[in-house]
Amino acid sequence: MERTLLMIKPDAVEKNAIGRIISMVEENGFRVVGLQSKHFSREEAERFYEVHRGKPFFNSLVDYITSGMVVGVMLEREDAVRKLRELVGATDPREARLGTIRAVFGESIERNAVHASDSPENALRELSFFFR
Ligand code: 3AN
Repeated sequence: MERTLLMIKPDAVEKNAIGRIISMVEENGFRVVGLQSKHFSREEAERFYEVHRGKPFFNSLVDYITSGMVVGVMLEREDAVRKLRELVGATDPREARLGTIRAVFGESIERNAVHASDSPENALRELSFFFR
């Protein structure tokens, strides 16, 4: 069984969508095996998104992700990383397939409701920000 991280971002927390997002993943065959809210420091946010360091949107992304509470959801199912990326949808909510989490809850390419790990290696790295 594979594990991955779903992170519910500040825009989705602000619009009271935590429960509805967790319902969507549970209804799609994932089991919630860990749940942890947190508020990222700047230093943690910069490490979490370090692959994007130097990109034009990096500072804005760090500002946004440190602007409020986020929720880390550890999820388990077979092929969890790939299946969750499918359910989350494209980075830009306008391009996200109908019925995906970002199509339902995303507001913009930055305020796009959730993050999902993009490989099993990154899932382990990203889960460590929320779970010991
Ligand atoms: P995904 O979250 O779909 O894997 P990444 O890893 O390319 O997308 O980007 C990480 C985060 O950086 C996105 N969720 C989004 O918030 C932000 N981001 C990516 N590309 C842009 C962009 N062109 N403009 C603003 N923010 C962006």
